[in-house]
Amino acid sequence: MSHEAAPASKPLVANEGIKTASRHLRGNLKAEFADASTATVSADSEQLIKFHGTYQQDDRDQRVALKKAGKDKAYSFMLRVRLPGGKATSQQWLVLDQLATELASPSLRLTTRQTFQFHGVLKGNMKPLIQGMHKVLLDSIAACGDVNRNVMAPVNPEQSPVLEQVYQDAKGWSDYALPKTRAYHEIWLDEELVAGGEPEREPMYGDTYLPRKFKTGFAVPPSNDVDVYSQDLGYIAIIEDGKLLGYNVTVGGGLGMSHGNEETFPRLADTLGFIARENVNKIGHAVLTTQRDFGDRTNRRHARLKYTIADKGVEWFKAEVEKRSGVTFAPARPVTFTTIQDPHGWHKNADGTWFYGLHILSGRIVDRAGWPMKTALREIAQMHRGDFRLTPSQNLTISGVSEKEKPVIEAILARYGLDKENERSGLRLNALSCVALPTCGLALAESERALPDLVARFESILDEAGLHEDAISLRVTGCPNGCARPYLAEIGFVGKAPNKYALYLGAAYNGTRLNRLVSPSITFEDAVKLLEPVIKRYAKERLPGEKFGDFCEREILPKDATFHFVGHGGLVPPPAPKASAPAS
Ligand code: SRM
Ligand code: SF4
Repeated sequence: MSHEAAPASKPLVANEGIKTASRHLRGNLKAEFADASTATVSADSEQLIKFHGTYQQDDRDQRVALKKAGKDKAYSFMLRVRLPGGKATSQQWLVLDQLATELASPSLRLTTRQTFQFHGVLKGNMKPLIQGMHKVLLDSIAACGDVNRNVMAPVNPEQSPVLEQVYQDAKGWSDYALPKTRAYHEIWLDEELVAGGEPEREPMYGDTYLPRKFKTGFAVPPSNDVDVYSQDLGYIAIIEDGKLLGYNVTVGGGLGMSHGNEETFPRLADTLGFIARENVNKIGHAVLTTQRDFGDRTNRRHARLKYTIADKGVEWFKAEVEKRSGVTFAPARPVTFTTIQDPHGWHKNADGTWFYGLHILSGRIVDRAGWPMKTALREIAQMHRGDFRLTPSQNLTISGVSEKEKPVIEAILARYGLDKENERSGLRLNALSCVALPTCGLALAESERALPDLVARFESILDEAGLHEDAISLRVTGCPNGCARPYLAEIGFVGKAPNKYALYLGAAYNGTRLNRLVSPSITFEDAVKLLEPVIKRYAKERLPGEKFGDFCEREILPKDATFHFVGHGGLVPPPAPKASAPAS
C-alpha cells in the first residue's frame, strides 16, 4: 500500500513507528496492564492505548503538592465508550453507572461526540471495567486513536422513520470502519491469541492506520446538532416528501489549532456533492483511504484531512474519491440549517411514544449536594423500557417513553428537581465546555469547572437586556484543540493560560460560519464587561430574527479586522500601522 504523503526528505513521526511495530495495536499492552508494580504504562503504550479508547492522565490538582512531597503524580486513566449515534439501553446505563461507582471517579461524563467517558480509572481497574462493559455489549474500540471515531447522528429516531434510517446508516458506517484487529479482544477480554494460519489483515486501514484521528457526522436538516461542517466526513440527509433520498457529502472539517501557529487552523468542510443512500460506505471508504494514503505522516499538527484538502485542493480530492469509489457525485442538493439546539422537555414521536430532552451542563453526571443527577437518572433507568440517547451538546434524551411510563418519569424528574433544568436561560441551554482541568493533560485553563460561574455572569446581563429566552451559543475550552467546538460558537472562549482566554465572536448559530478572534487574551471578568454593551446593543438594534453571532458579524466585526480590547469601552480595531518613512 502506498502512503505517498511522506516526502522523502521528511522523517515519519514517532507514532508511525509505534503503530507499525504494534502488530495491529497489540504492542506490549497485555503485559503492561498486568504489571501491578507501576501505575502507568510505557511511552509507546501511552500512544497505543488510545486506539483501545483510553488515555493515561494524572490529577493535575494534586501535581504541585505531590511534587513538593517528592511523590509521583496521581496517575489514572480516562476511558471513552464507542456509542454510534449516542444510543444506550437502560440496562447499559445501569451497568455504566455501577462501573463508574465501583471502578472509576465515580462520575459519568457525556461528551461532545455523544458518548460516555469514565475518569480516574486506576490501571488495575481497566480490565474489569472493559469486561463489565462487554457484558452489556459495549466497548471502547476506536473511541480514540488514528481511526474513524465515534460516529455522530441525530438523536430520537422514533421521531420519524427517516431519522431511524439515518441512524442505521451512521451505525452501518461505524461498523464498516471499525478496525478488524482482534487485539482488543485478546488484551481485555482474554480471547485466544490469533496464532498460525493467515496473518491478520486490516483491509481498509493497513498496518499503520490513519495519519491522525478521523471523525464522521450525519446531519438531518434543519438541525445541525452534530456540527456537520466540523467533521472530517459529513453526510447531510436529503429528504423529499418524507423520504430519505441520499446525502450531500462534506469533507475536510476540523477545529483543532495551536495558539500563535498560523499553519494550524479551524476549517469548515467543503461539500463534494450528492450521493444515493446505498453509497454511504463506498464513499466513506474512498474518503478514508485517500486520507490514509495522502495525509501527512511527518507532522501530527498537519495530519488531519482538512490539511490534505487545503494543500491539494478540493477538486483533486473529489476526483480521487470518485476514482476510488466508482461513484460520481451529483450536484449537491440545497440544504438549510436553522439550529444546533437539542429539543428540551417532552416531545411526541411519530410512533406514539414520547421523548424527554434533559439539559445537563457540560454533560457531567454526578451526585452533588442538593443536585443528585446520577441517582435520579439511575432511578429512571431502573424503570425505563426505552433507550437513552446522548446528544452532541452533552445533553441526554430519554427516548421511546410510553404513555404509562411518562408520569413516572415526570415524577422522578420533579422529585430530584431536574424538571427545572430545562427552564434555564437560552444561553445556558446552548452552553458547552470541554473537560479541561483536572484530568486533561493539555488544558491551559479551566473550562468545565469555570462554566457555571461564567454562564451566571452572562445571565444577569441577558436578563437585564430582556434576552433570557434567547438561544445564544457559548462554548468554552481549556486549550485551542477545540473539544467543545468553540470556533463555531457565537461567543467562544479558548483557554490560553490560567484565567486567560482568547475570545472569539460572530459564528453563525447554525454552525455554518466560524467565529473570529476578538481578543487574544482576556479574563472572563473583562470579557463580560466587554460584551455587556454589545449584548445590550443587540437587544435594541437587532434585525427581526437576527441571531447574536450574525449581529456581531454585521455590526461589531468589520471585515478583515482582528479586534483588540482596550479598557472597558468596547471593541476597537487595532490602530492602523504608521506609514513608514520613505527610504532615502
Ligand atoms: Fe478532544 C484531545 C476531550 C471532542 C479536538 N480531547 C482530547 C483529550 C483526549 C486530551 C489529550 O489528548 O490528552 C481530551 C480528554 C480530556 C478528558 O480529561 O476527558 C479530549 N474531546 C474531548 C471531549 C471529552 C470533550 C468534552 O468535553 O466532551 C470530547 C470527546 C469526544 C468523543 O466522545 O469522541 C472531545 N475533541 C473533540 C472535538 C469535537 C468533535 O469532535 O466534535 C474536537 C474538535 C474537532 C476536531 O477534531 O477537529 C476535539 N481533542 C481535539 C484535539 C485537536 C485535534 C486536532 O486536529 O488538532 C485534541 C488533541 C490532539 O488530538 O492532539 C484532543
Ligand atoms: Fe483538553 Fe483542550 Fe480538549 Fe479541553 S479543548 S478537553 S483542554 S484538549
